[in-house]
Amino acid sequence: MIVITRLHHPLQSSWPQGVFHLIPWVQVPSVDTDAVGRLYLLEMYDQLERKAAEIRAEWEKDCKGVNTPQQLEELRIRFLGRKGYIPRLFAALRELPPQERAAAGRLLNSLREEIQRELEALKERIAVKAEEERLKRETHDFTLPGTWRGVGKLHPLTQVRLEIERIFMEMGFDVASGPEVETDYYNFEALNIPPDHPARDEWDSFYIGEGLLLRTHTSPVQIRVMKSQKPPVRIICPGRCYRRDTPDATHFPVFHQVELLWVERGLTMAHLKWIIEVFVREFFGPGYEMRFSADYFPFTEPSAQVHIRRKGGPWLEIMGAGMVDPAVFKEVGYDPEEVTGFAFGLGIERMAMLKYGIDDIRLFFQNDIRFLEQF
Ligand code: FA5
Repeated sequence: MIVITRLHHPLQSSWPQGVFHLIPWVQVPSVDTDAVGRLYLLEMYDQLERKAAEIRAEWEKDCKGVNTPQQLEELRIRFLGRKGYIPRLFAALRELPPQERAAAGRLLNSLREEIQRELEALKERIAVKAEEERLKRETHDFTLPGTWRGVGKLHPLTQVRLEIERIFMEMGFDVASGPEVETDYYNFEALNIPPDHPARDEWDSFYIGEGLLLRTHTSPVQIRVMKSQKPPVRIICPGRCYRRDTPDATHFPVFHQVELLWVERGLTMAHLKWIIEVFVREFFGPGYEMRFSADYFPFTEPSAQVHIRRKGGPWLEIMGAGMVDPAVFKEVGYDPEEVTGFAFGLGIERMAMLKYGIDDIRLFFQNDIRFLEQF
């Protein structure tokens, strides 16, 4: 007697009910005959075909309800994932003897390819739908006026400083800088202004400690540069300066200067006048008048004051200038018999006031956007 026992397959428990009552493991007793064996194989092949048809039916039913990429992924995992229906069917192929596997394999391969193709098509359809919905939500009216966003600008004093730097850099000057908190030595003594010199009254200073002050001009940078390099020197030095000046239309306790220093063999006052003239013409354009008058600075000899005005307007002092005093050259270790040089220090605020026709220096520091946005 032949006893056929249906055993429960270990994978069967996790399969959906009604979809796949797995091909059973069949214990064939040792007395099995060929006829029984063929019957058994036929039954297995039939079952495989039935399962393939059931999976196909379930696929067709379920893929209709798929609308999102997540649902699609769940479906893919259920059918094609490592433990999905199709790979499990393939695993069951191992139960068939080699000569029967080819036909069963073809059956499963075509099922798998079909499902894969349909998955791709579904993916494409979902992406197109998502794009259409996104476009539907994005209802822009391009004919509406745009939202205005204010664009920041450089402060007029910065614009003027950059313009001054450009002009002198094009003439071959380097831009140097120095500290705003200076020592008494660099701010005064090295510039030939000893402690009891009356010229110190000109620069009423903010002292912040023993021998330390907020620099009253950019001239200390001359000393720092000359002490650090041999002639020739051709530099400009823009920077902030501080004086205990009472604010009025042309003075402010914080203001900006640009220092220029040129040291070389054979420089004269004529070179100084020439370079200032070229600069003023380049910066202001035509229509400005310039005037030199004698002045006194302990670190230049001779010294001059430069005023300019629009034709017919009031004169405004824009800079102090002069030939570098031999005492300063000695202090920095230059030989005054070998080299000569000149320097000037101009006020950036005054230049801006003249250029833009501003009559009160205090406007630059009030941060009033209505004023600042005009430049
Ligand atoms: C000096 O400061 C010298 N160091 C300039 C100099 C350099 C002379 C090199 C010779 C050689 P004075 O104190 O004149 O100079 O200032 C120069 C310029 O700074 C003035 O012409 C003016 O434009 C500007 N300035 C001075 N004080 C103020 C202030 N309180 N507010 C705004 N601008 C000022």
